Amino acid sequence: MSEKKPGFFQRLFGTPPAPSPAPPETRPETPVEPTPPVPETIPPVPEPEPAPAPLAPPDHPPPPGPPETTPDYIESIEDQFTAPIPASAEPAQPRNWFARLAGGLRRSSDNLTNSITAVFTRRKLDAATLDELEDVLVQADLGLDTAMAITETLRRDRFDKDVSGEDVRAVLAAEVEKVLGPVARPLAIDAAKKPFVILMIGVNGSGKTTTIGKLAQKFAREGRSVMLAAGDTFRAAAIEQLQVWGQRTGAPVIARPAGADASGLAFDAVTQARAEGRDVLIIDTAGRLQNRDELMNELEKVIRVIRKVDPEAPHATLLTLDATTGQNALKQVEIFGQRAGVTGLVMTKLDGTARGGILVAIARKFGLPVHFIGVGEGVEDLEPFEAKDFAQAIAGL
Ligand SMILES: Nc1nc2c(ncn2[C@@H]2O[C@H](COP(=O)(O)OP(=O)(O)OP(=O)(O)O)[C@@H](O)[C@H]2O)c(=O)[nH]1
Ligand SMILES: [Mg+2]
Repeated sequence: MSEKKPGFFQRLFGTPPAPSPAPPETRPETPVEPTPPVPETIPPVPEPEPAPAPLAPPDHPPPPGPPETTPDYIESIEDQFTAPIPASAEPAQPRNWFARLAGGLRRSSDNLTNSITAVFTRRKLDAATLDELEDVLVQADLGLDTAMAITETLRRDRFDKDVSGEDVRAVLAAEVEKVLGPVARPLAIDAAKKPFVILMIGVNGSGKTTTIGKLAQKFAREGRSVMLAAGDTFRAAAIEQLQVWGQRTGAPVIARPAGADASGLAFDAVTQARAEGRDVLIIDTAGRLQNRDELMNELEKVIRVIRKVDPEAPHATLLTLDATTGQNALKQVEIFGQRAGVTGLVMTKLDGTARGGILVAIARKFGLPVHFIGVGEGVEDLEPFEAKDFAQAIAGL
């Protein structure tokens, strides 16, 4: 333990991660999502100390004593005693992206591949088996069209032949890749737009604010100057939550007091970002269920008001979808698309869900670009969406 490095979050931000509460069904009246504590300062990354001869076995904390209880020492070990860091957020040596994706999607792929294996324990492909397989694929949220495409391919090529689970998974991966290939499109930031305005929308708890933080980090690393707008003036602590991300990523945050008009805030933010010549402005919005008409009206108003400053803005309207939601995500894409003109999707929480297949159904039905996927709460747990990686991971290949 003496060589244990500070935790992932501590090294990045000096704060432990916030726990992940279940998404609320409606706008909460009271704060339900703990805001991560604001770091006083961002602590410097401690240099690994030359290890003196160990006094205790390395898997025990060193005994308390004057040399060890200096503030520096306490800081260097405190992550060992705080709440566990989410597994996906602790790549002390960052695993490669595919490993993280495959790890994140393990529940989705286990769900699918175990069911496939149960159907195909090396047997001849007959009509009953194909029906069973179709059920499995539909239950994995892939959608009826994709399920039928896969069973049709198998019927055509392999009927009455020996078929293993492995064979089926290969066909599954190929079909999933075929569907996802056209929608896996990077988010292109047009440098001619200053600022390039990104509006982040979605239902409560779908990951808007976290995704904004992750994107701010990504853009800042690319050398872009980023500004954030705390357009969720509704939920308690939402403004502070974005301000924490602003501190972590060095992006200034335009905010107004809680309860202020969200469209007025958006207007101010676009005006200020333009005056300062910012490259990117990302506007947070309050979570809203797509069937709450008055809240969708409010969102339309935000967009109208933004256009008073820049008729082409928002240049990207990103809908965050919580992968754990399952079929309801289809409705979210449909209604948010109609009301707010969604230009692209970000699917969050693909880690730890068995319902990742829904992305395939969404891609087939709407053909909207999928720009990023989130596989954890950490700032690095957002990656450009890659069809082949996703297909292989979900098929457990
Ligand atoms: N495991 C996991 N958790 C995530 C991911 N993205 C976001 N979260 C967590 O989901 C919870 C909600 O995220 P927020 O970013 O606050 O969601 P939001 O859409 O802004 O929520 P509201 O503002 O309340 O509508 C937080 O605890 C996040 O840490 C992800 O990709 N994986
Ligand atoms: Mg939020």
